[in-house]
Amino acid sequence: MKRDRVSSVGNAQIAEIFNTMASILDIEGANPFRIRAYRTAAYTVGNLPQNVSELVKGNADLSELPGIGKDLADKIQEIVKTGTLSQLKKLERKTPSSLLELMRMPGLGPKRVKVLYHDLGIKDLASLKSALENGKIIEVPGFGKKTLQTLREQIGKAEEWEKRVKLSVADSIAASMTDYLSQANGVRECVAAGSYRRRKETVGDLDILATCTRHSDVMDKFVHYDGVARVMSQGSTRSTVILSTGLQVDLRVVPQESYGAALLYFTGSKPHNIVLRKMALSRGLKINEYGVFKGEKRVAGRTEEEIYAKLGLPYIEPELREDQGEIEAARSGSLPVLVELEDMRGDLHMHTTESDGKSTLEEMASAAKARGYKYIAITDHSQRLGMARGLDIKRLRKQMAAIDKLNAGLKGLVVLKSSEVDILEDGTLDFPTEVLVDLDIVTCSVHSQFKLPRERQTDRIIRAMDNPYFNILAHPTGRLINQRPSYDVDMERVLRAAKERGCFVELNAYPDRLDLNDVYCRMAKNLGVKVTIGTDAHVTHDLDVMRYGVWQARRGRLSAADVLNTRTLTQMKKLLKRT
Ligand code: DGT
Ligand code: CA
Ligand code: CA
Ligand code: ZN
Repeated sequence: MKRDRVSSVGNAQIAEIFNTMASILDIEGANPFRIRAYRTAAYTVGNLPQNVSELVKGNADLSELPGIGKDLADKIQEIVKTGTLSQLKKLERKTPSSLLELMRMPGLGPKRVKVLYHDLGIKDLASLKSALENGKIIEVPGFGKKTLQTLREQIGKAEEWEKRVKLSVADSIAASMTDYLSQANGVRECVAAGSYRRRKETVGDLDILATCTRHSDVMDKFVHYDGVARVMSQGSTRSTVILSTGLQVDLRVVPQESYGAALLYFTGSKPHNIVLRKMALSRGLKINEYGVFKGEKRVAGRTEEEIYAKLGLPYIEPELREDQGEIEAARSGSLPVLVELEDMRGDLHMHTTESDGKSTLEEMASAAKARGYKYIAITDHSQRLGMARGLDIKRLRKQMAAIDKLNAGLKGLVVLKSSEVDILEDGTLDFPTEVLVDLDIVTCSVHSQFKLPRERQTDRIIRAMDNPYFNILAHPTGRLINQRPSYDVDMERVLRAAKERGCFVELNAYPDRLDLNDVYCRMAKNLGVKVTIGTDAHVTHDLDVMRYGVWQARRGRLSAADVLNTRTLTQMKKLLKRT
């Protein structure tokens, strides 16, 4: 046991602890020499070629290292043996840990955090925000206009990003919690509603709904879930917990006869519900989370379908419930039949070990076949993307030969030759025509020059589409959810250009991307541009993120007919041909 411990503490971890010590001491206004000593030690350990844990194991004299005296050598021993430092724990008890979070914000270091804390009592994001709003900070020296601007921007982003988790994260938590809760005595229904059920890109909190013979059984189980960090409230019909990941989860237990009404209510969205409520009123009905009522009498509530029916509407899929015209469409019978995972016949975006993937060509092919696909396209990066081991012409040709050989022995799956070709700054493609002509599909994307002005970025992409071999624009806006905004581009102009040239746009299903968003999916559909849903898989199990892409496509109102890779290979090849 002890040996394991020893080998698990890395130099970086030790350096991190020393840096944290230094930062806290700095905020506390400790002796500058002491602070300096910790920073130096952090630097020394962090840049050491040998593993410090190994040195400790070999009884080496650590105080011989530059900048490490007897005291620090003892501390390193302690960290290596216990994984932590007791003195740091003590300091952390005195100094609010929220200060450390503040300190990590761009524009704020220990010096500034110290000033904010001692002079203005600012200790976390919330108090920093209100000080910025009421102008308190302006009176403090060392905070110029530019710093204040940076802080304002950072707070906006941090607030947004910290509060909402990506759909894929919510998805795995929802699955594990509903699974777990379903094991409680007498549970009949158990489902996650809210924005999660509407498949929003990010989820604020999870709203789980259950029906159960005895409420206390499922409530008890809920608060004892492994990942619970804090129980905020526990009642017989409603409880709220915070998970150690920071995500809040609400559980509501409802009577079976109200299940549909509660599901409808807690799925939302709120604006959708409000319209339904008004429609009910105009029919002399009342609708709430317990059912649809005529006077005192419940006339519906067991299922969502019967509630919509009472309002004279067909069932509306959760992904559409945003009050964005879906109720009018339902009324006039023009709701689209949404694409489903089962409609997908292939996946046109994936990488292999040849560029930055973790699975081989053969592994990707057999994993795709196991998922029931009829075709896939291998889209390793092109030569320009050296960082991702992009393929030069020679390596690409070699891969093409390998694909030919693989196809010869494959039954039921066709592997298409493709490449994720970089769109260079001037809109030319990273491979010449004589290479492009030998590919089955040419997928192109922007991986550089994200800061070009809107006009130039748009022109650049359209210029790339002018190349007669261009087929698919991958991850069209380049955004990363909760990390990086889209580059500035006129998507309507891009989509019109795609339509004119017979090109397609991708809905990249990778959970960090989900790019296109729902609005652009709808725009593509309205302009008659077909969308391909691609996983951008870098390892075999990434192929399963297809479901997130399909969910997003559904939010964008796409039917199977609007999606390129729901076609048979023959149909698809016909569509890909540019005239
Ligand atoms: P989130 O958690 O921010 O990602 O978004 P939601 O939609 O899950 O919102 P949440 O958790 O506040 O509430 C869950 C659902 O409960 C919401 O979609 C609709 C319903 N709901 C909440 N408050 C109200 C309300 O005041 N009126 C109505 N009609 N419905 C509400
Ligand atoms: Ca929610
Ligand atoms: Ca909620
Ligand atoms: Zn890719």
